[in-house]
Amino acid sequence: LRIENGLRHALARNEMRLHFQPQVSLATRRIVGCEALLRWQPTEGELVMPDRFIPVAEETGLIVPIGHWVLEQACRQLARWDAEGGAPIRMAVNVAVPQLRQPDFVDSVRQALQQAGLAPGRLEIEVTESVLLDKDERISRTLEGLLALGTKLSLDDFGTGYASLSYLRNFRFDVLKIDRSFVSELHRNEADIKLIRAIISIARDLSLQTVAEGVESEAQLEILQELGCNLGQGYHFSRPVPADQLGELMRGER
Ligand code: G
Ligand code: G
Ligand code: MN
Ligand code: NA
Repeated sequence: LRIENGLRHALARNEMRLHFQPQVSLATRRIVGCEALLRWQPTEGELVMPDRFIPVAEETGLIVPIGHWVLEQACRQLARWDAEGGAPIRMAVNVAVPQLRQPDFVDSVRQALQQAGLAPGRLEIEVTESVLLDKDERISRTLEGLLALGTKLSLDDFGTGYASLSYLRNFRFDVLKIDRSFVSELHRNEADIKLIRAIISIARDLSLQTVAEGVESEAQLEILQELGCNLGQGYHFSRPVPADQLGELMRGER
């Protein structure tokens, strides 16, 4: 209840922040995208991580205005990096089921992109497997609307949920994110190598780009590259950092 009350005023009190974690091409080792990750710093109190407040935000519906803020801020930041002369990277934003149920969600995404002057293809909407199991037609309508708008669609935490692989055919995803539980033991676990090889093979058949999450070492990175994984995200490259720090990392590449 304390979290719920605080969360109600968090936007008005300017307590929300976005951090950004780079996604790196395993072939070129360059930053080609990033994921926006929400942080809550209450005026009084310590930093709260999303695992603690996102579930509350989803239950109370507060995720709708908060998610809208995230989309606007993420698009604005991407436009800022563009203006600094950086390479046109992609921005991935996590979106929760209650947002996808809003009939005006696609409009709000379109608006955020327009305000920032961004092509829709620069934005990647990340959803989890739970979305695939949800029978609510409003959700499939939203996903189709996003496709029509031209944003990318990404399936997060792949392999951890209960969705059958066949669900992957129902929506045209662009990106498949391999959950970090498959990556963490990769360098010493033959079974994980086989699993990732199979996931990448399916992704190729369906023309999906693959992103490995939780890459923490050069050894993991090299195996993933051999297996044909496209992108990596994880502490080996960078933790989620404030916008200025990611800007700095990108300038270092030029
Ligand atoms: O850094 P990490 O603790 O940031 O994030 C934990 C989880 O919280 C992420 O895996 C993601 O699913 C969720 N999360 C982070 N930011 C957002 C956001 O802006 N919206 C939603 N819906 N979930 C988020
Ligand atoms: O949306 P999602 O659950 O995928 O968000 C990614 C989560 O994983 C965030 O909480 C982020 O802080 C965390 N994360 C990112 N890279 C690493 C990593 O290399 N190792 C670990 N343990 N966690 C990571
Ligand atoms: Mn994610
Ligand atoms: Na994930």
